[in-house]
Amino acid sequence: AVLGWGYRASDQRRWAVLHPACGGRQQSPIAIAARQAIPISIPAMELVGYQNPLPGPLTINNNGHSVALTIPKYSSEEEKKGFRLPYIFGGPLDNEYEIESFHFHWGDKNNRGSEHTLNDMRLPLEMHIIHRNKKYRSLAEALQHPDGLCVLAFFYQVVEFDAKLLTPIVKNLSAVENFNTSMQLPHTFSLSSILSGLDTERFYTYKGSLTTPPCAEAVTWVIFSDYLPISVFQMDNFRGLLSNQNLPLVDNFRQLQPLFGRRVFVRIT
Ligand code: B30
Ligand code: ZN
Repeated sequence: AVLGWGYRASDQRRWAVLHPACGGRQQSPIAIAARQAIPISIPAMELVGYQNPLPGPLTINNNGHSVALTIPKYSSEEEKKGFRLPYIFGGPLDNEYEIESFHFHWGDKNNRGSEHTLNDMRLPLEMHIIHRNKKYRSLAEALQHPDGLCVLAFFYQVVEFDAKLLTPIVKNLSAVENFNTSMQLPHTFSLSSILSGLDTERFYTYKGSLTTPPCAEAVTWVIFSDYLPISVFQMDNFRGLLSNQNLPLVDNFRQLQPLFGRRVFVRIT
């Protein structure tokens, strides 16, 4: 949008003026409560190609409201050689969804930062891995369909010991301190390496939206209940980034949205 948008409560209340979907009835994030989720027997999520190195060069971008990594598409030459982007299926999904990008939401303090809450808790960091339904050819097209995207959400917990999973990303954050800056990462890595040790068997799922403008109601959310570890030192690297108003880029999470009768499911393990 012309004037952009911000995360202050007074700014968030105005998102729907320029982006009407932000005022809809299937918005994200929401409060997730184990006791209120409906247990269902559904398949595990299958994360295909997550163990392969992501195609390079990976670009890291401070867009003023988050730090995002975009995944380059393989060329037709590379596709002929059999290279494929990571994709997912299973869980609540009826189709295959291919990775697009991933980014983070975090707080100024360790007691906040995540967009979804889990049993009334806010975690200090939440990672979103965005996948596009393969039946749609672009992100823009996918955003126009209720089954357009699947976002995998991962919570982080601050630990005392050295947590190194996010090192390939965190050690480059200082290079994109200012908003509207990007750089190519010197080394690619696999998604499995940043998810190492995570139990993917147990997750919540519900139908929602992008948590930022344009707030398209196109997202099947899959939210893992297991936590990934991050150190205080690594959290401080996120907090050193600058926003589109040249202020510390922190607390980039949206307020909780009403359920309006939607159901939240939890997978039976
Ligand atoms: S989220 O996972 O629900 N937080 C988008 C994707 C996922 C989420 C939020 C937004 C998205 O695709 N937004 C439209 C594209 N963006 C570019 C971008 O990725 O950075 C355009 C924009 O908003 O102006 Cu920010
Ligand atoms: Zn997000």
